[in-house]
Amino acid sequence: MSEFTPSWRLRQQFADRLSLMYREEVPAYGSLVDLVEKINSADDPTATFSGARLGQERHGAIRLALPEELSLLRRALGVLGMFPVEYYDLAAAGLPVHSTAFRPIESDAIEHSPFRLFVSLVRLDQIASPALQSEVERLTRERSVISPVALRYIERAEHQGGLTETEGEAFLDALIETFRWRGEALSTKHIYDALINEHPLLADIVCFPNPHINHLTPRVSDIDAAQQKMIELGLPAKAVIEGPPRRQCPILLRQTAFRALEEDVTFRNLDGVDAAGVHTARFGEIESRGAALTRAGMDLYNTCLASGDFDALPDDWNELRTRKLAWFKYRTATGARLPASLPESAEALEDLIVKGVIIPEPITYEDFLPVSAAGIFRSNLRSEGNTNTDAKGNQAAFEEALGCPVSVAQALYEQESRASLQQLFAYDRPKELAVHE
Ligand code: OOG
Ligand code: NI
Repeated sequence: MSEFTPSWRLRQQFADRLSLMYREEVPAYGSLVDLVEKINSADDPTATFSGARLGQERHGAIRLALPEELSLLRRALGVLGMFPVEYYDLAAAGLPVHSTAFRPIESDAIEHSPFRLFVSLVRLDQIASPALQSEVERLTRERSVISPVALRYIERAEHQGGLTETEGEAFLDALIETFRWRGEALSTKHIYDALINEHPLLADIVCFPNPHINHLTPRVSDIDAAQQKMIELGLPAKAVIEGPPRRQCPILLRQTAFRALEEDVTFRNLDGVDAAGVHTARFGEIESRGAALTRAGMDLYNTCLASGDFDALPDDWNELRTRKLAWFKYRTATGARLPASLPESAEALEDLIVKGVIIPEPITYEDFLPVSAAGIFRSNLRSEGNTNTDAKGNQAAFEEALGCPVSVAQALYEQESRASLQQLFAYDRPKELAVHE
């Protein structure tokens, strides 16, 4: 047995600590978690995707100011077994950030602890005014997002290949501080207002000393019921649920949030006297996850999203599978036996599925949706700002800051689907049996 704590356990402890901290910081988030737990426990756990992991499932989000911060975060989250998947271009939605999601990649690791972190990097090239640009440069020089103690543990983990239990605890103690809300701005009220006017996201990111968690998101089995309950409880819920409509066969990701709360802030004052003010950025969100779609499925989803008409997307597992619109993994039915010799064809697989010997199961979508993410960002901004909306994404610059390429989500789902088939047939499947090319 390894002397090191498994990274999934560190990730789970990290998620638990964040959740506790955020409950204390944003009491409305605590009400949201309670509400979600009630709905989840009333639901049939076998009827939902990976019901077993519902209770501990959540994601969070932070926003970073500097390219160096992104590579530091990559290293810190790497210790927790979280790796950057996908590039999300939010410029298309007029937001001056681009993003990735750090998450576990292997299906076992996801089952153990599915926590993800949506991480955005501000695009300072989107600030129109040179005076504001230099102000931002000055402000960000004061930042240091990973403490020296946390950095020492990151280096140690990279060097040793892991952390012992005691080291892991100490690392998390130090790391959690990166995400804590500090109501003390680095900027004056004047600069803060100027940045809010340019774009509220800029102010939230560069006026504060560290990337405070801006929301945490538990996973709920019935998001429509949860949305209704939020309204009943008087939480300022977003008007619409992002993502696909409610369906028999849930797909992708549906999300809703309660709007950001007003919080007290002390601004710097040039006379040396602190100025009191408020800031709104932190909110609570809930999500419900369904099946991952293939590239063809995503294309169809995006067409439906653009037209607002989802009828073209079949609401039937068998059709989603046979038309290669969603990703599936395969297992032998309980008590069933595979024939001793298997013809190597997709027809043979289909035949065994029809006979009930092999059971296809939809693979859960583990990623995010840029249009929905933009909707979540927007619902928590008081104004739209006036950054350049013609801007294009810049994945190369993002990956350079990150220090590595992001993984492609489609490749991960394909791998999971293939691996399940390989396990069933216990040898390398020929091409015909790879159900999604
Ligand atoms: C991130 C918004 C995106 C989601 O769930 O799509 C996101 C942010 O507000 O920083 O978390
Ligand atoms: Ni979110």
